[in-house]
Order: sequence, then C-alpha cells, then structure tokens
Amino acid sequence: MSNKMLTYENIDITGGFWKARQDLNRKTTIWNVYKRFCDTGRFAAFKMNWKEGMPNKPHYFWDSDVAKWLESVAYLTMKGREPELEAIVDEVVDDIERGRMENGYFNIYHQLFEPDNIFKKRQQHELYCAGHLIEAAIAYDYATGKGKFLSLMKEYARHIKTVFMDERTAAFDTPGHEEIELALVKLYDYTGEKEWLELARFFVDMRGSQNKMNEINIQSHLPPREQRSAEGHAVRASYLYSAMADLALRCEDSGLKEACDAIFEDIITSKMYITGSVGSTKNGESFEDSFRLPNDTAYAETCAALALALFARRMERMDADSRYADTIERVIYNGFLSGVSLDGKSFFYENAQEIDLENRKIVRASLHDNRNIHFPITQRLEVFGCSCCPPNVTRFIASIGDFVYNYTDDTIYVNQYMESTAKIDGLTITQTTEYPYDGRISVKLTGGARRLALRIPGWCRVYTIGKNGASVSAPVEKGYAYVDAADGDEITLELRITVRRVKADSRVRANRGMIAVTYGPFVMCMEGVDNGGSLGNVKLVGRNATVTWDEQLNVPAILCPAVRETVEGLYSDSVVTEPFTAKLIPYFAFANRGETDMRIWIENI
Ligand code: FUB
Ligand code: ZN
Repeated sequence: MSNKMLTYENIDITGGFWKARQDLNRKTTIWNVYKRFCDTGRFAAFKMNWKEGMPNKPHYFWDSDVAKWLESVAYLTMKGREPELEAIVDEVVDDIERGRMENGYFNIYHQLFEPDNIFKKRQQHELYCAGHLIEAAIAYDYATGKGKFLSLMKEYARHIKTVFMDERTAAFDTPGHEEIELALVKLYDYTGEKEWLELARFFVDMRGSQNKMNEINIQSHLPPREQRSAEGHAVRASYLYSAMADLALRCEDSGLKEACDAIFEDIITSKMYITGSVGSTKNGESFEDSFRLPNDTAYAETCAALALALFARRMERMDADSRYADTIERVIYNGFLSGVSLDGKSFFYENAQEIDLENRKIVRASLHDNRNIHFPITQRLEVFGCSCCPPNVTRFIASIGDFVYNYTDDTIYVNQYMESTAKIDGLTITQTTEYPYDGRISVKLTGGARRLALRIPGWCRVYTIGKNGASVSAPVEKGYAYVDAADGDEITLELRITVRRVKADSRVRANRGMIAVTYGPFVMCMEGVDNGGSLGNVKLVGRNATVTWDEQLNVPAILCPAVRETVEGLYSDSVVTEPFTAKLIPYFAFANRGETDMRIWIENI
C-alpha cells in the first residue's frame, strides 16, 4: 500500500494534552536548551574560533546538538513566527557559511582539530552531524522560505556524494552513526531530486557488505536486507531501520521491507520495555538479547524511544496495521515523554524503569558487586556532556502532529488522537477530544467524502462508533475500524478507558510474578514520595482501583489497596503486614518531586 503522510505543516494541534506540551516547548524548553547550549559553548563553537586554553572545547558531534535545536525552531516557526529564535538560526547559518570549506564540507571539530582526518574516522560522526544539519535546513527552508541554509547543505550533500559514492575516496564506506540516510530521503522528498534517494540507498546498501561481526554495534554485521533482528546501538539501529523503511516505501523494495518487518517484530515481541523504551544496556547503548529487559539497570535512552517511533511511523505507511500506531502511542505517552520534566526544563538521557534507592546503596557499598553495574540517574538534568536527547525532544514535540494521519486516495487513517485541525487533499478534518484523559473523540470531515480508518488502541476492549449521533457498525481489520464519512459528517469514537493489570512474557525474568498497571495508553508507576518511601516490600492487593486526579502533577492517578510486608529476620514465616492505599501516577510524570523510589512492576496478591 503506497501511502501518503500528512506532515507538521498541514496539521495544527489546537488543544488538549499535546497542545499543552507544545506550548511549554515553545515558551520554556526551547529557550532552556538554548541557554544550556550557550553555557556549554555549543553555539559559540560555530564561530570556529576556539583556541587551546579556552573553555568548552568543541566536541565531535556538537554540530548535531545545535542542528536539532535549529530544526525545532523551524517547526515552531511553521506554527507562529518567533523573530528572536529565527535571528539565532540565521546567525548560525551565517556562521556555517563563513566557516565551511570551499567544497561545501562543514564540521566544527574536524575543521578545527583534525583537518587531515576528514572522512577518515568512521566513528567520528561527520555524516551523522551532516544529516542533522540537512534535516534542519529542509525544515527551515519550508518554514521561512529563506533558502540559504538549504543551499549550503545541498552543496555539502553534493560533496558527500562525490567523495563517498562517485569517487569512493573516503576511508570508510558508510557512517558509523546512521542518520544521514533519513535526511537524504527527506531531501529527496522535499526537492524531488533523485540523487539524494540514490545516495541514501547507497549508504544502506553498502552497510555490512564486508560482514564484520565485530561491528554489530553499528549494524554492520550483515547487509541491512539480510538483517532480521534489532542489534547494537539502539539509536543508530533505529535510525537505520527508519531509513530502510523509507527506502522500502519509495523504491518498492520488498527485500528491505522483509527485513524491516522481521526487525520490527523482533523489537516489539522481545526487546522493548512496556514504556516503549529500547536499548536496555549502557554497554554500547544497545539492544540486548531477546527478553533481557532489566528494570533497575535499564538504559532506555530518550533518543532511542523517539527513534523507535520514527521507525514505526514509516512502517505504518506500508501496512494498515494498528500495531505500528500502538507502538508509537506507547512511546509518546511513556518512554519518550519521561525524557522531559513537567516544567519543561530538564531531561533524562537514560530513563529508569525502576528506582530502588536502598538497593543502590547496598550495591555501591559492596566489595563484590559494584564493578559493572550501571544505574540510571534518578533526577533529570538541564544539559549533559553528551546532550543529544534534549534537542531531540524539542524537535519531536514541535512536530508531534506528524504522527496523527496518513492517507491513500480513498482512506484517511486516524492513527493518533489529538485535538487538531488538518488539511488533507482539500478536505478539512477536525478532531475534538480530551484524549488520553478521556476516551471520547469526535472526527469531523468537511470539503468531501472519505473512508475513515479509526485506530482502536490495543489496550481498548470496549468501544462504540457513531455517525452524526447514531451508532454505526464499522468493520475492523488489523486494528482499524473503517467507516464512510460524507462531507459534513461527524464520526464519534468512544473508547472505554479502564485500569488494566498487565503481565510480561515469563522470559522477561525481571518481571516474573509481577504486574504493571496501565490506564489507557499510560503505563502507571508508584513513587516512594506517594507511598511511604521505600517500595521494595510493597504488594498490591486484589483488583480494586479508583481513578482520581493528582492536582499537583496535573495527571490522572490510580488508588489501589496494597500492603507493606516486613519479614521478621533474614528468613522467616513470620511476616508483619501493614495495609495501605497505594497511589500510582503515569510513568512519564515520575521524578518531578525529588529523588525517590519508583516501580512499574509490582507484585499483586
Ligand atoms: O553518538 C551520538 C548520540 O550520542 C547517540 O545517538 C546517543 O546514543 C549518544 O551516544
Ligand atoms: Zn540521546
């Protein structure tokens, strides 16, 4: 199924959950990231005048940090000009114009420190940085009509094509960190110039051509079309899989599609946390073997969750199967969103899936067991030495509307529910909803007739569909309910949101005998601050649950009967049981009230 995608420029998020996050992104987060990137020298680095003895020596992928910030500004600008932010972008573009080499090449680190090693060190991220700059330039060109940035980046891309594809004079054949592949496909989509698609294809086809098993971390252990499982560095991998899906769609390449199908299946059936986070180990920041999803030491980088959503988004354009949108939903309301604090100022790079402060103390004090254990941080920070996640968050939230629709000539797929207005092929489609806080969604079509495919989320057991106030039956296929809508029709979908207790496959050792509580798309968690401190001995009791609202965090909360069990002695059948009412909040809202225990997976007796 060849399927078009509606992108940020044609959809406005007008209210509700995501509008609040987009407003915070515009008012606070974008500026906070900017200030921290100024403090740390990232913007100044573009002046290309750093000298020995000065603070903040430019790092080899700082270009990409700033590029993602520039791209974020472009998306914000599409929805409302921001002259101050635009002036900053323009200055960086001028810096690039002044600093770049005659052949179009631009990379702060290599030009300043290793000019003799340009395109010689595969692990030094030149192509990764170039990819992010290209993505930023496309978005900025579209948003402002100012052509300079894009024309500079096209010259750079042309130089890359000459060196890597035409003359093959680079010391390596494919990037050590994927990203440029995605950017080149975007450049092709935006300009219609085939050479960029060919270059993207070249990078994907060349990868792994020498089958080096030791390069599994950078997905070079096999040619991509022979790969069947998710391996290695989770961000790199998911960017590669996204590019493979991009190419599978545009080139109708069934070999790549087959590989993408198998890899996606591998991820969602054995390598993904319940929160949609992926990449469970710090070791190589990588996917681990199937079912190795430890909670206490989870790495779960924000960029990796986000990248899984990008992969799923591309897959859903090829198959009308709701598991892709379900995966995106899992990511955006959980493992991605936990990456930013509720005040929009600070970030998680790693996203803890459990915090047990007592156990950390024991492990850290241990003479025997403190060598290779890495625990994720417990509190978000405003900036990191490696600060790839914060500007990825700003660009993702600013363009979240990308995930709502895709369409064919006769059908509009409603993948995500967000209060919004969109223009599709001369039609206007308006969603009114408080989702995910409320399961009622109204979808109004004006300007023509279409078949609507409404996603029935995987977590939803009971729903009704109506047309202009009367209930209608709608056949469901692969998770989408199909209903015909004429000009002016209002289709309503009512999803019953309930509290669910979810179990994990027993091969996920860390979760054996436990359940996770979910509420609509939210994975819920317990925090020590709400539940008397340490959570190590807490168990839920029975199946009662009351849904309430936490005024302080401004999120739903679930109250459940629970007990705290204390064993008298190291081993004993004498156990003191203290009943209490446990409170759970959405996982994304954890760690906003100081350092405290956190658990998603809990015993339920
Ligand atoms: O290497 C660039 C970025 O920094 C990666 O995507 C992240 O995982 C972190 O290593
Ligand atoms: Zn990151």
